[in-house]
Amino acid sequence: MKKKMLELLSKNKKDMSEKDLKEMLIKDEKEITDIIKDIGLERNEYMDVAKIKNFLKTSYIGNEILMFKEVESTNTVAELFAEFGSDEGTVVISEIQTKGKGRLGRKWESPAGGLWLSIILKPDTIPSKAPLITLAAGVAVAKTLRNIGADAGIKWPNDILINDKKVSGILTEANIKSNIVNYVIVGVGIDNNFNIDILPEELQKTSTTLKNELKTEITETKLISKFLNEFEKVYDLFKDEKIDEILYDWRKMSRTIGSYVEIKQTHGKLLKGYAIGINNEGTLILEENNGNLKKVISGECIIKK
Ligand code: BT5
Repeated sequence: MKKKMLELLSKNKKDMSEKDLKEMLIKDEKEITDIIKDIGLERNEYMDVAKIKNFLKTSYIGNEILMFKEVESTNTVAELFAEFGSDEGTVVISEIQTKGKGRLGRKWESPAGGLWLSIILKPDTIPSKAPLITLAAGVAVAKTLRNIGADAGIKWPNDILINDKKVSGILTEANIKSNIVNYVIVGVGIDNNFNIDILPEELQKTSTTLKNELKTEITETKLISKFLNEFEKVYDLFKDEKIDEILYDWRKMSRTIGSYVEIKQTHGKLLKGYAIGINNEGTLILEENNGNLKKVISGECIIKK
């Protein structure tokens, strides 16, 4: 898709090399509109962007909000804009995603009524610290949901739960070259205003929506602005290297720490034990049945008790 976009752009700007094009910054609304048209997307302000901006207390997150009716994945669209120099804090939102992405190639169901958004970030950080942005985003989602009255908790590494059911997931994708983080896309999905029975049957028991939990409909404009306000605060902590403050909130809202868990690792190994904490890199510390302490960097966590 990126190649196609470069080709489309070079048709209009024949005298520019690919390198020039890559370095070209998206400067104005017209340029963004042209690019959106070129890649065959249809912008659609299905929510009132002005209203969202009215409620924003941020200084850079959400300065630019690109809204679509339908995209494959807001992370993919955000990546395209990041490649073309969109500023840090640009937010991509879509009413529906046709190929919503979870981690490790898993699918994320994204019907209308959910909140599907991605934020472009350009942190001045080293690759090993990028996973902390996922934890920061989790803190921002959980705080937002608690502020609107939901008893939200965080399951390591990136699930937000209400009553032990998943209501939100986070997918962080970093673009790293030669050990430099060029940009990071934080994708957040929140199951908001839809009935759970429209999800595939196997997800209906393990997932929930805000509508279902709060017995009321939360307007999307309110949810987005509250989330973006929280997100900027916690991301600023990350940028100021105040990781302890992020981890303090994460640990306070964690549903994993103190539980007996099973961790399914990507290579198929199953680890079992008590989750006794996370360290300052976001790594889970597991006390195995034989008393050994094990650091777990990634995996699928199942809370047993
Ligand atoms: C995640 O992956 O939880 C990350 C989800 C990130 C979604 C956002 S939406 C905006 C942005 N654009 C994207 O394309 N993605 C991001 P993971 O931990 O791998 O969980 C995926 C699993 O959650 C699936 O295998 C299902 O079991 C379950 N699942 C799928 N859709 C769900 C939904 N809408 N609500 C709750 N659970 C779901």
